[in-house]
Amino acid sequence: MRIGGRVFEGPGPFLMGVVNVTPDSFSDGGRFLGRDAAVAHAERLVAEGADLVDVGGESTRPGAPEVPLHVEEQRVVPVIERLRQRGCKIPISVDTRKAAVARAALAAGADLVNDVSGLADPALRDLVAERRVPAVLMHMRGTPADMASRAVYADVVGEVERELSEALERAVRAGVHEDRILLDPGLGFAKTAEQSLALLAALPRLRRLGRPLLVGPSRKSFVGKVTGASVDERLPGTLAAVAACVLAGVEVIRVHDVAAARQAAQVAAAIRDASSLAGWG
Ligand code: PMM
Repeated sequence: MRIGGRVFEGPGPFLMGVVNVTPDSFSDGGRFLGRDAAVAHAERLVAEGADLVDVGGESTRPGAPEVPLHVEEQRVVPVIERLRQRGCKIPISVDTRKAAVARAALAAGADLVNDVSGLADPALRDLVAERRVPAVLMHMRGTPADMASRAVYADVVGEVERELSEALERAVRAGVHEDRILLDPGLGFAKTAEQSLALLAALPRLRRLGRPLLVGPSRKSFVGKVTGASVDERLPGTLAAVAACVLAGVEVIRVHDVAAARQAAQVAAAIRDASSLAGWG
């Protein structure tokens, strides 16, 4: 798949570094709210080896209220513009559910749309189709404001697989080229910790959807539930999940701590690649 002039082929894994320009994200809210702080943070992630950076201006933590369009746009567009002016060479993704924000971000130099609602908005589907840009379709139910109450499944893996497949079909019907779509099970979005863990365990099954997978385990509540660690202390647990993603063949992993994740991913990938030599068939 080509993203912003770069070719992403093979199993990777590729790392997407998170740049939240928000006052209230669960993991790093308020840390990079100003344009210059966000740009400096993004450049640090690039130096640490990020393959893409994901710039978001709306918190999607459980219970978060929707951010007005103009506020979200004012947060992300100047950061993307500035990164491009300063010669950022890697693809930039915009994390948004809104067509107007995505349009402004693409005009400012973004290459990919990362939508936690799986292109639920027809206007965003049309934009992605028309602009021929790649998109991440993530699984969620409801909105961040009400998703916690919607984490009810008889068979979480089967239902997420079916709903992702429906989102993929919807996007393709709107004219989005299937080859430009990545799918994401949406850890923590309308999922309890146990359901997120079940999805991580079932990643090989989600590969049946036939599209590259992107997974965002970084600092999520399932790490806290298993270990008791607070958000700031979840890096070691996050790295265990990064390794699980790599061994399951996930192509792109969305993380806050790129340098640490890079090392974990490299070792997990080396183990994955050595399995054919290990004599287990
Ligand atoms: N998680 C968050 C935000 N955006 N996008 C995708 N595709 N997948 C995710 O898992 C995901 C996302 C929430 O995490 P943050 O607030 O720390 O960025």
